[in-house]
Amino acid sequence: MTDAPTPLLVDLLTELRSAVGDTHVLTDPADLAAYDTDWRGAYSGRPLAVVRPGSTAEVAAVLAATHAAGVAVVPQGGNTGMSGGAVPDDSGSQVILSLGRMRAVREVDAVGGTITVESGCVLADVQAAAAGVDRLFPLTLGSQGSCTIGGNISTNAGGTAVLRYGMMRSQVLGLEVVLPDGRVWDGLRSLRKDNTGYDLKQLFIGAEGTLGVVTAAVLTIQPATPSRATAWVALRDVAAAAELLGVLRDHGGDRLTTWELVSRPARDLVVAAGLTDPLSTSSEWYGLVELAGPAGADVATPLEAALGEAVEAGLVLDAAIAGSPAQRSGLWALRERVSEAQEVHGPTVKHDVSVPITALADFVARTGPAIEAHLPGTRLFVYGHVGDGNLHYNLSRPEHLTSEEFLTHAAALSDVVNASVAELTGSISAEHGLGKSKAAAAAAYKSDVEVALMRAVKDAIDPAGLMNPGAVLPLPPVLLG
Ligand code: FAD
Ligand code: 2HG
Ligand code: ZN
Repeated sequence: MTDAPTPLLVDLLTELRSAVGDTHVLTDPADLAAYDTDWRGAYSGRPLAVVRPGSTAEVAAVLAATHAAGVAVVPQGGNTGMSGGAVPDDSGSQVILSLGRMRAVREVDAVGGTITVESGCVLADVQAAAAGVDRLFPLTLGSQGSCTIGGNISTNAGGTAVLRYGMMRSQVLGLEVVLPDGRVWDGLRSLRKDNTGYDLKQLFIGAEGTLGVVTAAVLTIQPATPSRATAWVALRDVAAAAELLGVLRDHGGDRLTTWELVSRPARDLVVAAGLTDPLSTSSEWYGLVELAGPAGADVATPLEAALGEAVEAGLVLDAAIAGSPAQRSGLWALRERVSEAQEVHGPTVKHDVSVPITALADFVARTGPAIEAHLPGTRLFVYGHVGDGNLHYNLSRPEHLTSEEFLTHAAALSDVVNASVAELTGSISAEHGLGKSKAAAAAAYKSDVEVALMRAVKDAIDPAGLMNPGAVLPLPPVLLG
């Protein structure tokens, strides 16, 4: 049973309907279900309404109304986030602002190397629009068929091409943002050089909807790289993965685009799901490597030379190089399908950590035994963007525990992982963001000065605390009671 909205909230709903049209304000529980829970079913809440504006002016009208009513807003893109940032709390008083109708590609400029898009554009559509003018939009995520540019900007997404092109932050030249009170900041510039004061767009990149709503962006696009050389390798160990990065760089230079790690249990998951591992050599660690270049570029020779040297040095035990686009897709699937394949073991306690690349082997060596000592039988599924020092260190339940029993250990297990990360001067969220699930843990590991600076930024831009409360920064104690 749901509580009836107060008169103030009824008035707000009326205002929202007049701002975006009746059909774009959803309050029926059957309609809310598609928005109130994340894709894994790990986080859910109870919104007052889902509002679906169709333009920047409508977003501005929505925020002006929610601000005047003192109602909190949770921006939502594709709802593929990993940290529970896009779902509301269960108070029934927060509004989900979905960008799903704002999907226009406003302009593609092949000469200037930019694409201007609305924030509800799906990442794959932006990639396709760039490809349409023989250019590349390089951000590459397993969720690219449903995540949005606004979500990518707001989480500062990473993925499998960061090694060469950087994170989402590196792709952004300009932003349009609606501020918490409904004012619009038009920073939609395509300048590569602009030293006229604070670089305000950087504040909104990675802010996870806590400072405003991103409505549009100017992004850089790159020369297309149709020549690809891709290999799946069996590694000696994790230290070899880090060393191989140097060898790959020596031979591949800036054509090295992807260097990903997959542990044996993670590889077994996707093989159990029906994929084929072309290697018969057994190893505890595997990797996916790709070099890419313009049409006609020879990327195969440097890849073969690097792998030959790595085999000589004992870093690589065996390797399979894709001989066709179909084989390439097969190798990529061995890496990209791990995340969804892990769901068969029930709820996952996810960690998205980074440490200095030279500390990766140490991180793995110390954390596994610490988890086993804490909760024997916990299954580790470790994989990730090893070239960026970023591992997804995911845990599934021991066979003797139910999912519910396992989840009672989640916080303590995360403490074990996070302590290892802190000892190695790493980060507890390399690319997925903090959402509401990791905000408190991150604050605990940051210095007082760093947390105070973050709070000062939040208070300056969202003094009423209405934008995605509890994400990135934990709620002030006064609001917890
Ligand atoms: P949502 O989940 O809807 O929102 C994420 C956060 O951004 C929330 O806090 C939300 O409030 C805020 N937000 C969304 N839109 C806006 C906006 N317009 N203005 C202001 N705030 C906004 N992530 C990686 O970094 N690397 C990966 O390799 C990767 N692989 C993935 C693979 C799979 C199979 C899946 C399911 C997810 C993966 N992700 C990965 C996580 C996720 O796809 C990214 O975080 C993505 O950037 C989220 O985009 P979204 O549109 O779904 O955002
Ligand atoms: C990936 O790299 C994604 O596959 C998802 O970031 C990681 O599911 C995860 O934990
Ligand atoms: Zn990832």
